[in-house]
Amino acid sequence: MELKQIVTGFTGTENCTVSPITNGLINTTYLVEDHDSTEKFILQKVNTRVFPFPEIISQNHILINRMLEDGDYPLQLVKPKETLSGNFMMTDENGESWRMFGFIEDTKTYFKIPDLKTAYESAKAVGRFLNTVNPDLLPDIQAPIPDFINFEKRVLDYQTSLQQANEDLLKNAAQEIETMNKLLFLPEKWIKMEKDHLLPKRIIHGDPNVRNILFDKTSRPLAVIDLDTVTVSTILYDFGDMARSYTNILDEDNGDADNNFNPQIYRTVKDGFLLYLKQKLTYGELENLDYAAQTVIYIQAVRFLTDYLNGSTYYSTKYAEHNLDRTKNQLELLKGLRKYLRVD
Ligand code: GN1
Repeated sequence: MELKQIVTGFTGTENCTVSPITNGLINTTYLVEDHDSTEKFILQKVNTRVFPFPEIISQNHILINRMLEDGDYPLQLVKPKETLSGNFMMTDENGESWRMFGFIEDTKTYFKIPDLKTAYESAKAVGRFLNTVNPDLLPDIQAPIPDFINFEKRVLDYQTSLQQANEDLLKNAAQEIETMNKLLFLPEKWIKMEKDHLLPKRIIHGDPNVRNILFDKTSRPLAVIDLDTVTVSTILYDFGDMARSYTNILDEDNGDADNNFNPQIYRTVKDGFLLYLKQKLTYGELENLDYAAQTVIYIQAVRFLTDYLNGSTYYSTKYAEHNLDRTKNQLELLKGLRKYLRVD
């Protein structure tokens, strides 16, 4: 089915322009300009290798939007658009799943945090989002990706990849494998804390990456987007992933990264994150923020390395060593954070 035919399923017209947007490693995204209504939309093909149950992400999105609408939440919402037959997902003849969202005008995104003010405002926005979607009684949010935040499984997958990878890949990654193995105690502590029920279950965003915030022209956050990974887990994951993506002053793809960790941004992210959440978090959560930042960076490095060793089938890559470069970049970031925290 052609792209325009997919659009017709949502808008009823083929009189539109469809152009690709590259902002993410998983789904395929397009901007649709509807010439009949002059409205704009975002069209997305869901990567069903990663999200095996696309209907779960639609249901979660609707539940979360309802909570945000009913709560004290000043940011804008991205609204899923129904197909002409009243569904939020459309399946084409190849079995691909498509969805459409309303477009928020006059926005920009960043691949990297440009300055401390933006870091603070963004972390505050994510904190406010998390505070609003975590009332005392949690709604029925289902896991969109099985085992997404299961660190035990991440480590096992990594160990399996070590056993199955070909010699060349293992040789290329020898140094990174050595570092990773030395730091294995990081996820082990997390796994133990979860088993001991020390981390309260909360609704989390799951991918609070800087790429998932829309800003207005003056760099004020307008919306927290990409609710695909929303799930129930520990809020430490979101803090860790925010710290991971915000403090990196270089591209995640840069394998020659040297000193890519910015400590001032780290302190700022923590302040912004805690502004709305401090009262809600337990002592155990507050005490483990620094530890969580290290462990989430570690897990991201493990995910990139595992994918590299498996022949790069998960993350989209542009060249053979792309995932290895990403691994190096994350390990350098972790080194910087651990040096700053004086734990290395
Ligand atoms: C992916 O979809 P995107 O590019 O925002 C990944 C995240 C990683 C991130 C690393 C569903 O996020 O978990 O942290 O890449 N999303 C999924 O850049 O795996």
